[in-house]
Amino acid sequence: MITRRTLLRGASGVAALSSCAGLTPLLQAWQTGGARPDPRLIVRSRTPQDLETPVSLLTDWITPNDLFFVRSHLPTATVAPAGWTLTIKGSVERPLTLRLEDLRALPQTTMAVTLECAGNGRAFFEPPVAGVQWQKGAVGNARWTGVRLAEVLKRAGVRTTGQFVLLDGADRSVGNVPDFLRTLPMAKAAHPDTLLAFEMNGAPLPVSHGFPLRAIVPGWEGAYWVKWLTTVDVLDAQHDGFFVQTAYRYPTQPVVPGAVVPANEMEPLSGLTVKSLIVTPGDGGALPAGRLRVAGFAWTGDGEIARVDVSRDGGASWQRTSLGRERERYAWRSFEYQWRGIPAGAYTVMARATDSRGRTQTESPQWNPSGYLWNAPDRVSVAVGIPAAPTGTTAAAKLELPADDADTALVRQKCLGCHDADLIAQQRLNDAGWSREIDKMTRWGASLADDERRRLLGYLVRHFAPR
Ligand SMILES: Nc1nc2c(c(=O)[nH]1)N[C@H]1C(S)=C(S)[C@@H](COP(=O)(O)O)O[C@H]1N2
Ligand SMILES: [Mo]
Repeated sequence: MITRRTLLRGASGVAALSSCAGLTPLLQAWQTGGARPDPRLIVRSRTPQDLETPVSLLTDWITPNDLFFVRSHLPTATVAPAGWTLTIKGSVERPLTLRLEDLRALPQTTMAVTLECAGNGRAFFEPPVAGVQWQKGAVGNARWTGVRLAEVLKRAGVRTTGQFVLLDGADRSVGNVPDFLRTLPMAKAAHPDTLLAFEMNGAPLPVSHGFPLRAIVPGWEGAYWVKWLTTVDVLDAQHDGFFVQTAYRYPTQPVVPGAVVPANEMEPLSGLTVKSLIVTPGDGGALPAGRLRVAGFAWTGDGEIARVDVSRDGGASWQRTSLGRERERYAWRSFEYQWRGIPAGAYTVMARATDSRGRTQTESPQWNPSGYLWNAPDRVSVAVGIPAAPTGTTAAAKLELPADDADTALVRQKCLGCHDADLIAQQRLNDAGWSREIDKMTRWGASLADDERRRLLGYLVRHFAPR
């Protein structure tokens, strides 16, 4: 029988072998835990599993579990509930080991909270940046049920020296790829709204969303919401792992687009920014003459949505929308506006949210090396009373490696032991950008002779340079 461990060993070993054919289907069957993702989701990457929700499906205030975007850095962990426990350790008086039923016996809380990946909208940055090329749908809103992390920490008795809470999930890395470990500063960990959730919209957490337990960190970007939780480790000092020290960092000062920013000029991300999403009309749609109804959602990382304005003339004039009845502190708010009797024509519809802290959406969000926190006013094109015009958005290219290139075999051999080709083919980087990615992958276990590195870089720049 193939256990997860032997399969993982096989997976990491394969990067060094001459062929990985045959591994990929096996890796996929295992990583999805047998459950097929909803075919309506946009596949950004099969392994690790990165699925985006098409905007047209984000019609409801609550995003259904099947349609909720998925972002995972490593192969999905499939956890058997019987053997699973949560360990609370580190700078605590009483280390604890809790089973799911122990957690369920604690006082429970349910909250609707919007979850957004910090990289949502990364695809819109110019010049392009490395990473999963999310457009608009790495966001959703769900009702999460669980217990307060503060309650669990109180039972363990945090020592006065405890500064950070390290969260570790059951997902394990392939090769030398760093493990996904994240820390919360103590104030956020001990905040009464930070939860350990076992239910999503009234059902047990789906495997892709962290079964059996994940963190809910209201207002903060998705990477803090660790899935498949197994360990809560109270630390006296900040952790030194890649996903704490290097990833999820943002320049302390505005930088020139395309710049390489030194590590000491970056700081950790935490709160989300203010943002809106137009769901209706759909981009490139056509409507009968007369009316134009605009509706969607707006959210912010801190405070609440104060107003959402919409424009149908590309931002020259704005109308204030009415906000929806459903209103919870950390959940997105729906907005709606309707024009009547407008002339037939082509319109550029925009939405711009403002929060209670006075923050609003600006035309060019600050470029940053990892493409986080994109929040330009949302914009769609719509034809009213005339045939739909081509939107200029080209159909998504097929995310495959070109078959007619002599170096494709090398790329397969060196790269596809840890991830699928789609992860490469969606990115558009220049020579320096691809070079940095190759360096990272070399640190993470890809072994490349000088000449192989040269060929790999040439190949990536040849096929996947900025358009
Ligand atoms: N264990 C683990 N937790 C994780 C991740 C991961 O790769 N591993 N990805 C994080 C990121 S970057 C995001 S945006 C959210 C996405 O949650 P979802 O897949 O339920 O939408 O999960 C977070 N939790
Ligand atoms: Mo994320």
